[in-house]
Amino acid sequence: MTLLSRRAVALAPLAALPLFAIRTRPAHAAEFSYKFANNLPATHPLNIRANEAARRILDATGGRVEIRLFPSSQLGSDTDTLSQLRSGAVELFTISGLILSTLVPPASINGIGFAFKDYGQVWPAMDGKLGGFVRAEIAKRGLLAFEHIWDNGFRQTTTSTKPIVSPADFAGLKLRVPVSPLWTSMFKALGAAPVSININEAYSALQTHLADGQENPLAVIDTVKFYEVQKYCSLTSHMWDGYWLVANRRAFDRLPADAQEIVAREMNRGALDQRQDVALLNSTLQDKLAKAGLAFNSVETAPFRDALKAAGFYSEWRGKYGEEAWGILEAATGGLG
Ligand code: X2X
Repeated sequence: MTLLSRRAVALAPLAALPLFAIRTRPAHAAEFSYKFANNLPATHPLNIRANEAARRILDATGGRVEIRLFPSSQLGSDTDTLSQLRSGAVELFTISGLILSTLVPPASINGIGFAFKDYGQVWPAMDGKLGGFVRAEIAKRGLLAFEHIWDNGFRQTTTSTKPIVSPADFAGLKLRVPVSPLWTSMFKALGAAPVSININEAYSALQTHLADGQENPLAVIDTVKFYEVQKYCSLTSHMWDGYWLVANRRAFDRLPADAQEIVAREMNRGALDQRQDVALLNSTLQDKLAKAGLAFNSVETAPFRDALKAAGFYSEWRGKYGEEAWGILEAATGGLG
């Protein structure tokens, strides 16, 4: 036998196999398998509803599109994950508009201190003109933001030292804030000493007193277990924060049109479901957290707003966002000083 014919014999059984049998991917594997990263524990409604949406997407696409959730900053801090999203290493990511503002500056606008009074103002604005404005800005930087923003919530302040009752209580407080210029600016204007730390390191920062306080919605205070390392919870409701679900544009464009539609539809539905869960939690968690040891106090917010005004906070940020954006915000919230 010549070398050639021996090789032909060796290859013959392979050649006889039907084509699908020599594919490297197992027959059940999805055609598109995308990673969805976020910074919240698996127990938070964002992950519960995103998981449900992922299951619906797998079903509705006949198994072609699989979305795998990576909760609790498993793929890295928010700052790292944003780079991975841009490079395409991660395809989907829910990120606070305020943190996204490190790439898309106008995306922090909903976080202006004491702008939104309640959800009755938040959702029409974020599903309407203000959200539309921010999504267009996100698109300019090459990312795709889905239509409905997911809820994080109105943020409350916890400390291990003393309750926050008046603005003077912030004086010198080492307050953990997420990594975003708006957060730092706002708490400096209130006299605190903000320390920028991603959420995946916030618990240990409080435990070791690198920071003595932090601020987050009750659903995060609960699921991240901040009550284990904090004593007081002051209901400052100082800003509303939400998570844009953003996709790497190239990854989204690779999906066939019908799959794109299914992903958008189911994720948007997930956001609407999740908003209801978070609203319910934020209005009912106080009892549970009090039993877990947090001492709650309510706060009169007008003096905080006045302190921000006196420090020039509103005029500074109005200048940064520009008149168009500021006008859209004030049309939704009323005048801001
Ligand atoms: O980092 C935080 O505090 C969090 C979880 O609320 C955000 O993602 C902004």
